Amino acid sequence: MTSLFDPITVGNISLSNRIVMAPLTRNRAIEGLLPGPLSVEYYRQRASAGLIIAEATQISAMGQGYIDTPGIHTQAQVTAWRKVTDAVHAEGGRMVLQLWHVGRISHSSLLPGGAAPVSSTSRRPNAKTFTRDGFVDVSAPRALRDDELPGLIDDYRQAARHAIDAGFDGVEIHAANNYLLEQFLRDSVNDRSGPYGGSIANRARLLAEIMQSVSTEIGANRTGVRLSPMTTFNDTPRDSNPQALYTEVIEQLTPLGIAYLHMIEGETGGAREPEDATVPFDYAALRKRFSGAWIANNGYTRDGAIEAVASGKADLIAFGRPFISNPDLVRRLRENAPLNDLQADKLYGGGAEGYTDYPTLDAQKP
Ligand code: 8OZ
Repeated sequence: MTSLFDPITVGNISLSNRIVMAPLTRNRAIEGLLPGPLSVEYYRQRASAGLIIAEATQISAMGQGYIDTPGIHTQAQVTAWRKVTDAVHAEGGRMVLQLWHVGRISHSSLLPGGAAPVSSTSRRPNAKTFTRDGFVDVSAPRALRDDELPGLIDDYRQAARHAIDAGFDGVEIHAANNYLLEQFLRDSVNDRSGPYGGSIANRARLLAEIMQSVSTEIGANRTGVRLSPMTTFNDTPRDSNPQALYTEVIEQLTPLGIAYLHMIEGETGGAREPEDATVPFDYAALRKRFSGAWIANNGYTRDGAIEAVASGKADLIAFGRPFISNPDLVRRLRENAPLNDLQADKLYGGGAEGYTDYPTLDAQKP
């Protein structure tokens, strides 16, 4: 039986175990939207994860939606990320970068020249974001024209190249949680006509073209994707037929031979089987159609993770919040040791507190 603690090769990345650190927004980027010395230490402490997926990182200045999130579109950002990947590699870890564009989940005060956020639509969601002035309603977006999409695709390609230049082992395209790419996928948001709107195949097109472009640039065996078919995170309704939509997404991605698919099951950070869902989502049916590694995520316990890998339901399990409060989560899971409590008020922004000061088991021994 396969164990959560067994090694695995994902694409061309060899991992020492199947425990993944999920991407986690922490809003601690320093001047220039760079990961600073504290971030180097934070990721270094967590390098025993089989794979670290670094926090969502904007591909362009227009891709930012919250204060103090890092980017990967300037040379200074590439240089700063290199310090992070060097530290993780020195500890024997592996690390990919999550490439992010928030689309309409943004505020003009965060964007170049006070620009309007861009999306598949010009309709504003009810969502809020965090700016210098605290929690505010997101700004009304501008619908991207079709002739702007090649430039957007190229921003993803360039960001992927920058990630490799910064020493990452690969990239994960963030197509989850109702940010830009999911704003194209879902018919609850995408109200376009033309090649990127209407049919399921058209709505899936932008993601497929980005995955193709990134795969050509850095290799499909270093490229993954994150999806969240059932989440309503960011105040966004589900698609009218999630099963059909995400089946098509997988049909379009499978021929590319990408390294992995990272699936958020249910509501991001909430119920794995949302009670308001009229039809339960069949993740296993999707998995059967996908040839790469399958990472499952969202609220897994130690027992649930061990069982999911042993039964073959998933190849790897990603943990989010447990990795924030337990730098040595892999060891704690292996030894069935107790976990530290999460300081929930220290998640977003601030300094070392609630970031790099969670103790390891060794530090806790009397
Ligand atoms: C929490 C706060 C801000 C951003 C996501 C990148 O949900 C995020 C995020 C989460 O994917």
